[in-house]
Amino acid sequence: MRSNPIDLYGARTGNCLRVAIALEEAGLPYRPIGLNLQQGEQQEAKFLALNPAGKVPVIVDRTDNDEALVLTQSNAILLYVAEAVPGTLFPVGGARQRAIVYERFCYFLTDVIAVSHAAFHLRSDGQKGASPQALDLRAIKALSAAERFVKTSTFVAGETFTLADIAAVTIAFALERHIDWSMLPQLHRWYRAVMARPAVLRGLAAFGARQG
Ligand SMILES: N[C@@H](CCC(=O)N[C@@H](CS)C(=O)NCC(=O)O)C(=O)O
Repeated sequence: MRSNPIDLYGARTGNCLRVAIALEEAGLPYRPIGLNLQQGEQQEAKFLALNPAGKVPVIVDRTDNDEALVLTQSNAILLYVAEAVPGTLFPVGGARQRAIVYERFCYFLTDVIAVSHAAFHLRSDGQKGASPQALDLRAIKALSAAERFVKTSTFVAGETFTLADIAAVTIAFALERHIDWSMLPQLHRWYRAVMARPAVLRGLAAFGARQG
């Protein structure tokens, strides 16, 4: 039993927005607690007690009978939410359907999001030049290749909305202006439909990324 909302510490970043969208889609009550990363609030002692790495997102889940669960790592949190509310972020069905979701989820995490984050970090470290640009192009190319996932299905891993769509939509939102949508009619159809989901809009608005 959970009578308290989950505390979600976060900021307006893809890692945090994925978690907010997952909580919204799963219908779990939560309380977004925004941290100002530019002002270094993630390094304050109170927050470091929750996550010594000084990074968001972090959730604190106080279920009635157990000790509070403190979880860091956005994707571990997504899997936790998916398991906590069956039938919301995984397809109903067996291991085969679930395997496709894992495959696509990992595709967006490793081949698109991680590459885009690497470009972001190179830029923040002051490395302008070709390397961050090459990584950006690689991330955009990998995201564009997802056209094939939605050619014959409604969502990126089949006929139901899943974790894989959450991973895909946050990075598509971040790269929106750099994608040649005219070449990707099915991905564009998918993007518009996912961006119109009330839970996705509420999740994106949790830390002020978009008005809900
Ligand atoms: N692998 C971690 C990465 C967490 C992370 O890098 N968080 C960033 C925001 S997206 C952060 O807190 N940056 C502040 C800092 O490093 O000081 C996850 O997926 O949760």
